Amino acid sequence: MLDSQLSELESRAVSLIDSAPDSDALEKARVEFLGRKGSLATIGKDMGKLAAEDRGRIGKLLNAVKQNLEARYESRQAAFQLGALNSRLAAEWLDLTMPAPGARPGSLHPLTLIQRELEELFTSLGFAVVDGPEVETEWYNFDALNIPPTHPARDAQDTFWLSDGSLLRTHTSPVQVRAMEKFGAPLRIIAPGRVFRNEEVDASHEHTFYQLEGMMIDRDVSIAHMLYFMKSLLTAIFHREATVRLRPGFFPFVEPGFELDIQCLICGGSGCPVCKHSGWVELLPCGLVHPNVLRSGGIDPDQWNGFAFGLGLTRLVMMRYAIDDIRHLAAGDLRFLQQF
Ligand code: FA5
Repeated sequence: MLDSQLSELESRAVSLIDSAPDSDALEKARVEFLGRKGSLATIGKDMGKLAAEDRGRIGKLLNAVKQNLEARYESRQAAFQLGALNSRLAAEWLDLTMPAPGARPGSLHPLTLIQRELEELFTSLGFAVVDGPEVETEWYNFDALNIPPTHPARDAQDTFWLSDGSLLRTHTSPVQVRAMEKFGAPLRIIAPGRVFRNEEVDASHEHTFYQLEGMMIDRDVSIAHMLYFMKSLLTAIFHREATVRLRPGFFPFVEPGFELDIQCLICGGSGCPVCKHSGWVELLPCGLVHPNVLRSGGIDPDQWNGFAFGLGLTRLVMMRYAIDDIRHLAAGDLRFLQQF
């Protein structure tokens, strides 16, 4: 009786295990027949009720059925695992021999490019490139440049004062005095650098921008010398004659003083936010060095004279690359920077 029950159970289990469509169905069949509360376990528990002469035979039969089902279950389970692994490998296939996507090399900032071009030009003309501190004393930024405390020119450059009485330099002109003290006369220097003004920001004004100071001291330096160097500067940058105008300009540290403006290259002179709709951009103030400034630097104005200029380097970069808003330069937008 139990023999036929067992063999019927075996053939039902074999067909369920062998035809299980997926590992869930296979697991269900395992629980039903081989599980702790499954059919085979139930029969095993009832073995004690059998007559002693049947017990050995049925026990053997039960073991054989169990071994058969377990072997079939394991081989099906292994097949499902292999299938799952194969489909995962197919989906996550990686070709390690493929070249990596190209890494984009960085590029120099347009300010650096123009600064380097100017340094190359001026060193070829016998000028040294010098540096000065961004945190300056009132003496170097104002007094030594013939701008006494009550002078209205101090108001023209809105200053960031520091709590210890020093300041963020408002222009690169203090380097004139530092260079005179250090090197004496004759002297040919340029001093590119960052300057700071407490100003409202717009398309052509930043609170932090770059200037490039130039100074030449020798015997009998004239305005013609100054114009020669400034023209060389503009030709080197624009590779053609840029339209400029020279007009009188007042700076306490030069006498006479001039403003050199460039016709706005963003709008071609017709007027835009960069030139404040005037058609001209202030670029290169300059003049012959005031005798008081020579004295501040320890140079005898009866023996020597010279010229100085304070190029608006950031503005020059804007004109050279037709950048229509100064704020692009410090915004850190890669789409802008990658164009240079
Ligand atoms: C000066 O700073 C003088 N030290 C220049 C000078 C040097 C004159 C030597 C004579 C002899 P000014 O304040 O005009 O001058 O500034 C010089 C240039 O810096 C301007 O022509 C302009 O091109 C640029 N500039 C001034 N303010 C800003 C600003 N907020 N943002 C960007 N560029 C500016």
